[in-house]
Amino acid sequence: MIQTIDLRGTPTTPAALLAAVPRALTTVTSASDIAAELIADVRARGEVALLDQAERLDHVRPQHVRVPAEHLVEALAGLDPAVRAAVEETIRRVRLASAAQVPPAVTTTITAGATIRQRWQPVNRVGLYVPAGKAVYPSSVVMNVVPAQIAGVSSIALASPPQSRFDGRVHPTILAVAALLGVNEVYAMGGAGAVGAFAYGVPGLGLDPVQIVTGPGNVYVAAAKRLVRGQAGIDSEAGPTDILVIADAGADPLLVAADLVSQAEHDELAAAVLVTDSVGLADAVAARLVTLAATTTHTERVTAALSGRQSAIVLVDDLAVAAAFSNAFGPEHLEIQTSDPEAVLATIENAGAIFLGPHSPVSLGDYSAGSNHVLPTGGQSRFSSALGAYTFLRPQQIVSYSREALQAVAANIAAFSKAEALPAHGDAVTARFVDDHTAGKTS
Ligand code: HSO
Ligand code: ZN
Repeated sequence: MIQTIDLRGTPTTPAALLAAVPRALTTVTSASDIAAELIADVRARGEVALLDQAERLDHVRPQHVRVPAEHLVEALAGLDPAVRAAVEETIRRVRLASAAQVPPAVTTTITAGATIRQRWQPVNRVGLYVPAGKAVYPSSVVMNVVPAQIAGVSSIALASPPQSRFDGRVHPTILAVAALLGVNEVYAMGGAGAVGAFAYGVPGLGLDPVQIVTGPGNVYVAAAKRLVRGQAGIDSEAGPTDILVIADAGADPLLVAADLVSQAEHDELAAAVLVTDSVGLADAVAARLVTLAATTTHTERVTAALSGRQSAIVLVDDLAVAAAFSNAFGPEHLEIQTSDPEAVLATIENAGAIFLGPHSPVSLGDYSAGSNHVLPTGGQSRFSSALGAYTFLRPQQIVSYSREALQAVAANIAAFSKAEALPAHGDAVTARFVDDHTAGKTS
């Protein structure tokens, strides 16, 4: 079912490695026109547009776009106690790990009397989009909200499509987790229109514009996030998930296969890749995948993902080439199941999150490790990172010079201002050193 690609003995470049397992194509650009219309509609007609869009796209007209507080309370009361306990423990762990993502303010003394301070300032307000299509992910609510709270974002709003099976309400588990996190500004709105509502605000609803929109969604949501960029910041664009496992002869084929299937379960377009220097492991994993895919709950989805061109077992000469392959691929999730995972880790450059050894599977990270599961997909880990507290923080530099420290660089400023033909720049400094510069000051 899964293809095996034998790269042993072949000279390799990063481009050649990558071409061996191309990711599935997504069509965000073609969704752009529709997304733009939906956003424009929300800007023009506000709440009525959101209600009409819900009726058309979610097949239900919600009674309230702004979820009443008592619905949150009810949903929390109805939450399965085992799920509640799991969510609470994850909140605790993600809080712990996210706290390490808030850099301390640092003051650098350039010369005596001259300092540059750098502090990390949270944005004021964020909007989190929670999809509710093929799957409902309360875990993602935790992964988006906790880092924003740890960063010090004071205002957090959440949007999720109204559900016809719940009478036009937001999915109860999502409401319950929002309530557990203390997020009470929740809207029953979905798709591109919801992203537009966050970015531009909906005055009639009392929905103020947000500074950053986060959260995954379908291609229309992704297109909408691209369109509002500039008006608001966005997190990285979420595409189909992927997992890459680097394993050697000592790895357990059943565990490797189980982890590949666990991410294939998300999406027909998910990529599941094993890179190994062991023919024995490659064969054993291929055999395990056949049995697991046949018996797993989402057998069709898993089989489609594993059979796609984006998934493969790749045979390489050694673990150095395996790491080179992984670096070219830029996995969202990288598992290292080798005899010395730390040694492989030292050669890894690009990955959204890295899972070491046989007891750190990706699904631990998805739910309960304490790390964040909002990770760069589609090779974006080559230039971006997981969502974290830093997503909501901006470094600000604060400049403070004494008179003497300014005087020491006054001539340099004059020289620059002359070179750039901007004499008023130099004059602004010179004015401070003219004896009678306070003449004419009235106070
Ligand atoms: N593996 C997904 C996250 C997730 N898994 C949510 C289960 N629920 C993308 O990293
Ligand atoms: Zn997952």
